[in-house]
Amino acid sequence: MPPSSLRVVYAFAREMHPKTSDVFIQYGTAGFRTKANLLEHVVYRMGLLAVIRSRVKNGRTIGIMITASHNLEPDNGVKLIDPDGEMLEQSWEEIATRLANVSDNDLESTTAEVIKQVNADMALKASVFIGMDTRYTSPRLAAAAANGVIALKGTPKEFGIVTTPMLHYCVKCRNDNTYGTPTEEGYYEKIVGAFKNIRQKLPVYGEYNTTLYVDGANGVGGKKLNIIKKTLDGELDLHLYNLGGNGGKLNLNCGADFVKVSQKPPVGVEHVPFQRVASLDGDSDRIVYYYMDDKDNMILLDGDRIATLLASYVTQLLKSAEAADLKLGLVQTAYANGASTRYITEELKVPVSCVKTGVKHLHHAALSFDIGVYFEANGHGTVVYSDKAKKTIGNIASEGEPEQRKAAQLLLNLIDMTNETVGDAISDLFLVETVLCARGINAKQWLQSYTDLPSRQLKVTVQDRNAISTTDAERRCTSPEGLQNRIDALVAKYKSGRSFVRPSGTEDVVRVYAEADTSKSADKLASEVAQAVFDLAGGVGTRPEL
Ligand code: G16
Repeated sequence: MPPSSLRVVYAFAREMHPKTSDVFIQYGTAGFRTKANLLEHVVYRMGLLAVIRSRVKNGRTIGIMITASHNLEPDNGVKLIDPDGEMLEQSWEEIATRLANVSDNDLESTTAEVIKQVNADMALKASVFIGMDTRYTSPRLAAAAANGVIALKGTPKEFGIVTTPMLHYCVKCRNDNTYGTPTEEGYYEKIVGAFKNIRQKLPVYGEYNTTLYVDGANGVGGKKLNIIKKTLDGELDLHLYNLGGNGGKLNLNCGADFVKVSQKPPVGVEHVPFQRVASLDGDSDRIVYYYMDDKDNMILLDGDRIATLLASYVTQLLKSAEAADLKLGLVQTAYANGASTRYITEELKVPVSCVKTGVKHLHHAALSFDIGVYFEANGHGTVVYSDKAKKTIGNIASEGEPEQRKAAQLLLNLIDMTNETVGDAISDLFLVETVLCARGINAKQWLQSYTDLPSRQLKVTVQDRNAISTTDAERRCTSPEGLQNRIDALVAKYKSGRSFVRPSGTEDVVRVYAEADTSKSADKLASEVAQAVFDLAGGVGTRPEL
């Protein structure tokens, strides 16, 4: 592409997607997120960037997902997906931020600079897959992304409304046809097909029953499960709630984030004592489970529980398959409940690493194991299997002794059922149901592996959340001065106390996490730390109450 044709980059921007706001925007935990009306120019520019990225990757397909995932309806967002279905390489986040913030007048020259900086061959073909969630602002933003792709002579392919993990999966398949077919139908075939396959080998027994209630967060995941439900032949009896009808608003008082953070059941779901419920988030990349007991208390089974359930089952199968040389490890963040980490290291005897929030960090760390299980406590996670693991398991499945073969074949089905590209609520749901069925256990028995320390999460609004800097996988803060000392002093007052603060990368807030031996103590510690943040980091609005 000759440099003169970059003129269209400016023309499209000025005529169709002008930058109308001077608010600085940053590529955060999962891309750009803010009020939808501030995003059109940003998404257009991400269309440009996706084309450049595709060319740097020799024409391999890049993904653009329009979603603000767990955020409420007025927000929206955009994130880029790399050729292997992973999040955009981190070194490009700074480039994305630069491109998003320049004026329209400087867009043409900045685009040229970026092309030069990353050494993109603009003569190559470029392919970009675009997907969106159910927000009413998403179609307009998806069109802006497509225009960005067209402006640099790339080829956009629109997938319409899909879950975020489906788009990650399609990008991966487009670039690696051994992984599956890059369509929504291909996704169902792979994930649901593997589930059906494995259920033929694992008859229902014990306390497990096939009824599962699902809170769809009024987002895209529930709608897709409604399609899947029609193809299930009794393997799972799905009762779907919060599918977006009856005035239900996306993620409002429902969905995985609401359930995890507020520790309350979602509205809109029928509750039967001890009936397990899976709660998805708005774009279906997170899942948590819960049930109500006979005293109407909600019992949460969060991402830590899912991680331990999957890790223990895979470990058990590896043992039966006698695949001793395959090393399994688990990756968590500072939000992981202390009791889960203790259970993993002391009981499961599985190595654990702790990294910064954001699946991109967890995914990366998980790749260092032969089999890496990674989950954030908020229910965002998956399992990744190395080529060595797949090969070893494949060999045992065809050449091992009968018992070894049986275990290895189950492992092969689990691998197929897993969306290895990113955390995926639908894939995770089928994985959890498989393990519960294989073990013949109900949700109450699942809970018995360890007892969570009571915890509390709060949000504090400050003038500039970047005033908070952290270190040690976000477990300690280095600025503002004095804040960590205050937190240390507060934590020391509580038995089993632990607390940390960090700036959110998806909302304009500082997040506070606290845990302690009782709920009262965890609540009090969280409030005290929130006050410290408010006082030392420039809190705005009302000071948090104790
Ligand atoms: C995104 C990220 C997650 C992260 C969450 C909250 O989730 O993908 O890894 O845990 O945001 O991030 P933060 O605390 O920085 O706001 P989602 O489901 O919103 O895409």
